[in-house]
Amino acid sequence: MPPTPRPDQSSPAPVGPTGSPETRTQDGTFLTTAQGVRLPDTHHSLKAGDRGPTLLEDFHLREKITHFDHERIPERVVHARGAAAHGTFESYGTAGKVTKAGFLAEKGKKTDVFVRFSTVLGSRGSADTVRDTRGFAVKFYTDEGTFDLVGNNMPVFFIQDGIKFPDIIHAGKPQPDIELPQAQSAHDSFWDFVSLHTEATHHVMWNMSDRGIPRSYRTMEGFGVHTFRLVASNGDTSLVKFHWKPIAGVHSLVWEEAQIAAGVDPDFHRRDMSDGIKAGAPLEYEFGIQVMPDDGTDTFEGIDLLDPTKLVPEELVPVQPIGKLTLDANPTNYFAETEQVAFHTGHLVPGIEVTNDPLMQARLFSYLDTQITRLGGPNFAQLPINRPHAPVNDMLRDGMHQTAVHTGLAPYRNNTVDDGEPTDADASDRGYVQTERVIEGRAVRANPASFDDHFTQPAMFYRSLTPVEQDHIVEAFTFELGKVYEQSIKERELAVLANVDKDLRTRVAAGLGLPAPKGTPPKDVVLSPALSQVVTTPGPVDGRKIGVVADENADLAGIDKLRKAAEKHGVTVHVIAAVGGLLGEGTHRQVVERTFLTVRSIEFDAFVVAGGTSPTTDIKLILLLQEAFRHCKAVGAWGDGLATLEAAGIADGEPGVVVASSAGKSFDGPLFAALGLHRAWDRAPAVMGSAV
Ligand code: HDD
Repeated sequence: MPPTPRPDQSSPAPVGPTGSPETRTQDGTFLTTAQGVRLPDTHHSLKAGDRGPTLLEDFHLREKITHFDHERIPERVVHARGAAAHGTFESYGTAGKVTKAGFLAEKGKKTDVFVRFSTVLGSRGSADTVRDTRGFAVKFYTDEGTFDLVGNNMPVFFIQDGIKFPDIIHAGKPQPDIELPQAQSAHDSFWDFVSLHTEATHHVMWNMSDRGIPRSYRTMEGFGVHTFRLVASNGDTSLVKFHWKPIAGVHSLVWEEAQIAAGVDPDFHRRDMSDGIKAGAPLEYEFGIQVMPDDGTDTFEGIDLLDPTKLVPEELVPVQPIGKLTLDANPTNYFAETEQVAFHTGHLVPGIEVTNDPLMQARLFSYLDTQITRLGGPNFAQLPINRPHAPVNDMLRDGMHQTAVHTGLAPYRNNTVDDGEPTDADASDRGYVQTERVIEGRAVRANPASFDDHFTQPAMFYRSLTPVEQDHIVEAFTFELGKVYEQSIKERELAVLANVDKDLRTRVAAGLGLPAPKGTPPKDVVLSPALSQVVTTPGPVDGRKIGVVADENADLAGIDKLRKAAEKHGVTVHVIAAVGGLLGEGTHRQVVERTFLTVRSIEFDAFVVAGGTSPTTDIKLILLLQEAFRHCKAVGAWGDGLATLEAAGIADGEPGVVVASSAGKSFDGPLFAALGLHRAWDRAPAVMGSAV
C-alpha cells in the first residue's frame, strides 16, 4: 500500500507568482533543470571530444553537482536520529473544564498532527535500538495556531536547569578526541557527569530500565515532562502533566535483542512503524493529563512541580484521558518532512501556558535558536511541514529562504496605509493573552531547597518494579559501568546507587567486582506500581509479527488459518523456510519471506512451527528458536511441528510455549494470549540467567 500523501500543509501558503506551492511529483515526462529546461542526457558531461576534458559551460553538470554538494543540512545537535508519521488527534472534549484550547476542549474535534520519534545521543545514521531516551515530539496543527509538545518517553529529565544542557550533552555525546562511543552512554564522560550531578539519578534509572530500549514506538509511553499551566475559558488555571499512553501497551526489547538489532537491522524502529502503517495497523495513543491545583505554591503533596527530575505518581493523581492520537500515514519524503520539521516548546496556543520550571524556560529560547542554524534562517515556518494550518498574518518579512511573496505596504502596526490591518486579537478573539502571574524576587543563581532531594523518586522507581525489571536495571548498570575505564568514576556511581537502594548497590558492586559503599537510601518510600510495565493479563497485539517455520510438507492450509486469525488482530504472519521461493501450489501456496540465512529472531514477536514440517537439525533454525526462547518470546507448534521445537530443546509445558494438535482456534487463542503478554517472563530465571 503506498503511503497516503498528506495535504501539503498549505493553509497560509506563501504564494508565488505562479500560484500555490507545488508538491513535486516525479512522474512528469521529461527531465529538466531546476529552471525547467528539458534535458537530453544526464549521464555524460559536456566534453571536448569523448576523451577530452569537461567544459565549464556545462550548466547542467554544474547545477547537478552544486546542488548535490549542498544536500545535507546540519543534523540536530541532539535527537538527530528520528522517524516520523502523520496522523490525527481526536479530542474527547474532557479537557474542556480545564483548558480553552479548542483542539482539546471540543468533543470530537480532529486536528492534524505530525509526530517525530528519536533517540537523543546518536547521529543521523546511528542505530534505532541503542539504550537511550526516546524523543516523542508532537506537532498539533490546530486551527488556533500550532502547538508543539516536545516530550520524551521518560517523565523526568537529567538536569533541573537548562543552563546545564550543553554540559550533559557534551558528556553523553561521543568523546571529543576519537569520537566514540556512538549513540550510547556506556563511556567515562557520561558516568563522570551523572555521578557528579546526582540530580540526574532519576533519569539514569529510567535509562537503565527497560524504558531505555523500547520494543517499538507503538509500545512507548510519552511524557511532556514539565508541568504546564492550563487556562480555562473562565480564566481559571491549573497545573498539568501531559502523558501519551500507547494503546498497544508499554513494552520493551531485551538487551541482547537491542544489541543484535543494532547490527542486523539498525532501522528496527522506523521499519516497524512504517511497515505497521503500511499494513493498516496505525500507531495509537491516548492523550492524558494529571491535573493539580494552581494554588500559587507550584507544589503538590510535597512534590515540587517545577523540578523536572520529579514525577507525580499516577496513584496520587490519576491520568485523565482527553483524546486519542492515531498515526496512520508515512511521510512522503524523509528530508522534506522528518528532517525539516522544526519543533519548539514556545509553539503554544491559547489555553496552554508555561511554568517557571528552569529547564522549560531555557528550552523556550533554545528551540527557536537552533532552527535558525539548522534550517538556514528565520523563515523555517514557511517550509510545508512547518506551516501552521491556521491563517498566518504576521509582519515578519524578508530573510534567507523567503518563499512568500507578501502583498501590502505596511508590515507594521499601527498603520493607515493598509487600512489599519492586521489588528490585535484579544482573548475573546482567541488571541494568546498570557495569564497574569506575579513574578518578583532577587536575581540569584540558585535552586530552591526542594530541588535537593535526588534519591527518593529513583528509589520509588526501582522498588516499584517487578523482580525481572529490577534484574534488567542491575544488568544495565553493570554493563554500562563495566565499559567505564576510570575506576574512580565507577566507585562514585556506586556511591550514588548506595543512596538509592541497598539491593541495587550491592548487586551492581558485585557485578563490577568492587566493594559496596555505604549510603543512606531513603526509607519508607511510597511505591507506584503504575511504573511497572509488566502485564499479567494479555493486552492488544496489533502490529506484532509472527514467524512461521515451514517446508514443502507443512500444513499450508493451517498457515492460512493462522494468517486469517492474525489479520483480525492486526498481526502479520511471515513464512520462514530453509530456502527462498514458494511452498506448495494452489490456494494455500505460501511465499517464503525469510530464509534461515536472512532471518533473525529479533524481527518477530513469536515463532511457530507449522504442523507437517519435517524435523530438522539445521543449526541456524535451532539457534533461531533458541534465541526467541531465550528472549522469553511466545513459541509454538501444531501437530508434528513440535518435533522441531524439541530439537531446539524447547518442551511443551514451558511458560509461553503454545502447542496444539492442529491449526485453528485451539492454537490461535492461546498463541495470541501469549503474544498479548509480550513475554513469558516466568521463563526468565531459567533462560536468561539471573542478574548479578
Ligand atoms: Fe530538547 C530537540 C525533548 C530538554 C534543546 N528535544 C529535542 C527533541 C526532543 C526533545 C523530542 C527532538 C525534536 C525533533 O524531533 O525535532 N528536550 C526534550 C525534553 C527535554 C529537553 C523532553 C526536557 C524535558 N532540549 C532540552 C533542553 C534544551 C534542549 C534543556 C536546551 C536548553 N532539544 C534542544 C535543541 C533541539 C532539541 C538543541 C535539537 C534539535 C531541535 O531542538 O530542533 O534545541
